[in-house]
Amino acid sequence: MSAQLSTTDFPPLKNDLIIRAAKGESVDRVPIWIMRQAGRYLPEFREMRSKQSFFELVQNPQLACEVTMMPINRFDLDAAIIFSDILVIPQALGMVVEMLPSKGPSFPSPLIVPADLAKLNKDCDVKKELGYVFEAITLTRHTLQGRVPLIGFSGAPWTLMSYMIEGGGSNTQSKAKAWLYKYPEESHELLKILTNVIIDYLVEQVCAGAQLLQVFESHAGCLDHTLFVKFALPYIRVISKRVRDKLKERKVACVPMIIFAKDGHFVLEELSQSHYEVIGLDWTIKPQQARRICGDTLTFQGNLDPCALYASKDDLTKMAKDMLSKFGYKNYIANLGHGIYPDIDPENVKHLVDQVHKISQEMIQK
Ligand code: 1CP
Repeated sequence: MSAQLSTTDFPPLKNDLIIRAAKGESVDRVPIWIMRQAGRYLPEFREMRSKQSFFELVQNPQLACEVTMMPINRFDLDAAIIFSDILVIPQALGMVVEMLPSKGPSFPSPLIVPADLAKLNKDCDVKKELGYVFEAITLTRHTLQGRVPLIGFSGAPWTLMSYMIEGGGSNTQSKAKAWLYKYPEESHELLKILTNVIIDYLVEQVCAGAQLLQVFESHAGCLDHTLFVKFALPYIRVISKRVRDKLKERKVACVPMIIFAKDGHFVLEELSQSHYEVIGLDWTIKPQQARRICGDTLTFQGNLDPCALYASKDDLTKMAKDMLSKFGYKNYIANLGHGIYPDIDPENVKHLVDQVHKISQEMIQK
């Protein structure tokens, strides 16, 4: 159905705050969205999940659109993020990924030795394999009616590589890191395969209607500086450059790009020179310190501790005020420092969103 929807003629944008903030332009209030804002803390999501598997939702554009809209219909958020997962790329490369109840993603046949790279469908046709994501994006852009911009996203190469080798979540990423030490050449080969797919995937998301892009390097924190600079950073840089070049070639306007390297404070300086308009910060870095390292021109996104949403509303107000006073209202997008937890009370999300708007509006009017 959505194949017939236009990918160029979208309803005009009514709230461009996050795009203005990403470009360093003035805003009349600080924009806010919440990482993993469409998910299990919402009763309407749990209800839908009780009837379909996670990937059934992701692969059905109509349902993915519906889930994307859930937090937008509840809260005064300044952006939607397309409902999907970073692990659709390993699936496009031919790997089986299951979502196990209370365990999360699981690969029944992870990559074990470099010879396993031969099993990957390296030259996969992204448009065909991940067409459901692009359809969901186009449908969601029309459904949003220009209320807020739509964010597209991808995992970064190292984070995806680590899932493909670990076969699921891991605290140490030791199996994946073993590849970096034992098989550096083959690791680069895998990272290159992933980078090429990610670039095509992000370009197609913009062509389908995504208005910002976020790259999640969720497993930055288990690398040291040397490994990050060798195996993660070069690919993060190639992605921002080639996505922009490819969009130019296709005469499609480029969109602001956000890099979020969780626990990546040790490479902030390098990330600030990687041609992303926005740097996502987790809660372990002081805003002033991040500013000193990155300078005044980039936009920051973050960095409230996701557990702050367990606090009382009064304390949450104080923390929102503190965060805004430290980041300021220019070059800033409010968010959590990582994804929201499933047992958070949606009322506290509403409180945070409304307080960030109210407090920042007062700051700006002063
Ligand atoms: O059982 C369920 O219903 C699945 C729960 C769930 C949801 C709602 C998963 C499994 N993924 C998602 C959606 C999702 N994942 C979004 C949707 C858009 C939104 O934000 O609203 C996004 C952006 C992601 C991205 C994602 N998936 C990341 C990057 C962000 C981060 O948290 O660092 C990562 C690492 C994943 C992998 C993943 N998918 C799901 C889980 C539980 C995990 C983490 C597993 C682990 O490493 O322990």
